[in-house]
Amino acid sequence: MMIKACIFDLDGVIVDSAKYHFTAWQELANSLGISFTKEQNEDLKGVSRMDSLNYILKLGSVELSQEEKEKLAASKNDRYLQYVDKMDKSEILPGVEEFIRECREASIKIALGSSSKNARPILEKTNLIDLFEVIVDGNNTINTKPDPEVFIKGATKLKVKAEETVVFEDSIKGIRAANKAYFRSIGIGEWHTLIEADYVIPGFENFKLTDLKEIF
Ligand code: B16
Ligand code: MG
Repeated sequence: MMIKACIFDLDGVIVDSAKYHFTAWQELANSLGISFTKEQNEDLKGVSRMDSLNYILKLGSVELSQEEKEKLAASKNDRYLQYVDKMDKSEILPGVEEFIRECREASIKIALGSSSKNARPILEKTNLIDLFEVIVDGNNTINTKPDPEVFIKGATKLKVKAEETVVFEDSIKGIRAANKAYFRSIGIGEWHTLIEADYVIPGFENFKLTDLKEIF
């Protein structure tokens, strides 16, 4: 199989921003008297901001008006952006930049497929933005993962077919999104959580293009 493109998720694949999302959501949950654990946070990976808030409110059986929800979502985002503001190249997960550069040298097309509305500032802060030919994020999509919209848009813009494109994802919902639209999927994390992926790697450390070609 000829791999023509790779689409990368952002949070948990390129940078470890998932921990900042968690901290910011946990602070918000606790301020409402709702307990929110790391295990529950797994369910929020790849999920949009408002859907994440609704999930947390449901945990505490808290009902709020749309206006109040908008306010809370904005305050969570302000908190998250305080972390983003301090980001630099040291936040890039081991090996991923080298892998993307190796793909580019081999003329494999590169896109970002993230649910986040903060994807561009993060790529700028970490100095990675120039590596991406196409960026599809929470600002260009209506439906979030597990809907495959974000990846379909990425592949369409890159002018490649799903079956010749590999999606790298750390969330179950993201893997489901990729599989649903017939992309090749590689999970970043642990087999037991990402069992639905075509293949799972712990991260990009020591992962080379030759390894990808062996998988597909
Ligand atoms: P924002 P990804 C997702 O990004 C995160 O995994 C998820 O936890 C977050 O709620 C979502 O982005 C929205 O992020 O509030 O920054 O718009 O993993 O799809 O890159
Ligand atoms: Mg992610």
